[in-house]
Amino acid sequence: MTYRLYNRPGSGGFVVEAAFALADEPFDLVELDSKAGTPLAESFRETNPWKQLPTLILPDGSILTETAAILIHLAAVFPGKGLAPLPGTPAHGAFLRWMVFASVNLYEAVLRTGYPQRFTADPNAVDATRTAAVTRMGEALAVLEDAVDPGPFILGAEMSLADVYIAMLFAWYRGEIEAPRLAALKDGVTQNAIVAPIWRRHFGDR
Ligand SMILES: N[C@@H](CCC(=O)N[C@@H](CS)C(=O)NCC(=O)O)C(=O)O
Repeated sequence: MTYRLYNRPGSGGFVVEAAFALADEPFDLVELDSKAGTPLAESFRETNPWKQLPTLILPDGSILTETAAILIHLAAVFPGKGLAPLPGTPAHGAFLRWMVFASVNLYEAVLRTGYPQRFTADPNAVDATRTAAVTRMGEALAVLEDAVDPGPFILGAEMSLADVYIAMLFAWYRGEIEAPRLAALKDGVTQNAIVAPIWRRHFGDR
């Protein structure tokens, strides 16, 4: 059995598809019939009890969820493909740092903007919850903007999966931010010959 990725167009599974493409490794794609910004069908809970995408089934049948965990795992499974620095090196420490930072601060804020009603018990506070999430995401992006030094990528000259992940989350940001380094990082990702067609399929010219 090969890898099976559950995803839907325009969702975070884009970066997992990009990881397989960069590694030049095959996988089966299961595209769920579901619109971005809407909860997945209740039946999907059997596959992922947290009912989110991306969800990856490994060749041995085990289930892997959480985008950062999936990407870190694939980088370890496919070494030498330029997905991430070598484990144990300081660069790998930085890779882990920004992967986790992006997950807990950016991706989480995206969820609070998309599903604000989950994050407040006060029906009158839904808009304020969304607004606060956009603000918080902007603050996290500002930290990343400073961290892209010297660039053009988060770890320096070489693109890693952390950049593909950050570029996607940056593209999803709905607020205003002056972030020329992140813009250049995103350009580097979207202009990568392998990533570009996958990006276009999911996000068009965003
Ligand atoms: N913590 C998860 C978040 C994944 C996530 O929010 N996925 C969205 C699609 S981009 C989703 O499944 N949304 C449906 C829902 O939350 O009900 C991760 O890092 O993978």
